[in-house]
Amino acid sequence: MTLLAAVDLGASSGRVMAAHVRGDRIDLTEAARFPNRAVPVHGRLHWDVLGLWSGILDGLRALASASNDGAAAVGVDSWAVDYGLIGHDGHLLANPFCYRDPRGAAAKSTVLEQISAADLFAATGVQPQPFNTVFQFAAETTSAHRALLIPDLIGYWLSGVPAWEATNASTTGLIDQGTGDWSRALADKLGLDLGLLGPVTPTGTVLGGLLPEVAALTGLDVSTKVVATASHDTAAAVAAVPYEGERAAYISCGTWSLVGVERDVPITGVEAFAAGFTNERGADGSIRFLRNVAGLWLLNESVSTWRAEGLDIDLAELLAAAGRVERLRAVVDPDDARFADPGDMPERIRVCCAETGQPVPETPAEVAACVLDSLALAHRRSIAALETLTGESVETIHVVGGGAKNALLCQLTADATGRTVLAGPDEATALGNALVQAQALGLIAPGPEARRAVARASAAPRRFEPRGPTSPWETAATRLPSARFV
Ligand code: LRH
Repeated sequence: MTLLAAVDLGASSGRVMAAHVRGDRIDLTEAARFPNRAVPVHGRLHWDVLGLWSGILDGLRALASASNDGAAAVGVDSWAVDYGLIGHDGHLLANPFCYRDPRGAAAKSTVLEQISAADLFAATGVQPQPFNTVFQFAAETTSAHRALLIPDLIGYWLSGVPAWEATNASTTGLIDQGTGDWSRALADKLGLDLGLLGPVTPTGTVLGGLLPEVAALTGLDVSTKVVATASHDTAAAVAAVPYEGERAAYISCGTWSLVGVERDVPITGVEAFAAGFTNERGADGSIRFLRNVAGLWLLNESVSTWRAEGLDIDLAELLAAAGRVERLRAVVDPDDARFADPGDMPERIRVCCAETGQPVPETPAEVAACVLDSLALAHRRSIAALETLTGESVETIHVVGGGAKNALLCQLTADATGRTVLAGPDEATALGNALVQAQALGLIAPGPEARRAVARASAAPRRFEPRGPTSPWETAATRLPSARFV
């Protein structure tokens, strides 16, 4: 048995997972979990990255004290696109911005005066979204030495070695989709300083051992290797999809729902651009062709709003009650820009339903039912678009990540799409993180197949079959004519 530490940072919490590699399977246990949230301050939205760092140190300490031999390696993944700036003295210059900060949208408008969105998509394969690193860079005013994406920043603090891991680098909108390297042509056109970025680091690179300071703080040994795992959380989750056959799509479901397939080559035509798809890199250099659907964010923000109002919300009870609400009573487009910012989601949902002439959800159960029906409908739209754009039919859908624990959402996704849903692993991100580390250490054979065999052995998916015809979903979709593709 070999112990690995998988540090997995999400928009609402971070975890340090102990991954026990036992030959053909990996068992995960949670060493520590700590909250995360974007912090509003003086009109800006930041991440408390030092709070996350202390949570990671505490988690590694807990992991070390529970094991006899320490960990062989540690790898970090997180949400995409955001970064910390490092000064010439090697230290963090400021709190990283959260991708929901408004500066991205403003910079996007300015950038699009210099290059069209369609041309940006054609050059990078990445759907131009306000939060992409390219737009955040365009909004930067400080002069820094380095910019490190969040997992690379943590990897740097762990090992002292700066890296620009490939899966996460691919989300920036700064990579040339043909070469897989930073696009000098794009940076020159936009006047961006590529000097902030170093060479793209291949996924699975061993960066080095733990810094003595970190070893002393955590009780781990300096021989613990720091691995640049698939550091984009979605890439890590997709690396752990336990495909059973061909013609399968995945939905990596958490704060976002990332709906896509894996391919050998990107799709960068105008149809893919218009349908809101993006091309990101997978753990083996594959292409994750996917669409970002605003996922459980709407529900999480609703729950935060209710709790702030003093309501005692138990998530399991809320979902059970949402399951009893009449289906498709009211639906919204989760990708409507009005839902992107933190805030009173139930009120925004009510306004949206009223505007579209639908019954207004009043109780938490009705709001939750509306969100989950709407998400299932958005999953349906994305799967249909995937089939059209790839020319290949989808027979089964693997729902992985935290959303795989939400049985109601999995069932509704099966109902809305008319496809079998295989749910799990819900710890796909941490599992994928650990699988890539295990391959980097030679504990598992290289390549996607060996990894997926271990993923299959590690967690058996739960099956959801459609309960009826999809026609009510087709009809409900017509209530949202402004949804980008119906
Ligand atoms: C999911 C995710 C997604 C990105 C978004 C910013 O956590 O990494 O893949 O598009 O965050």
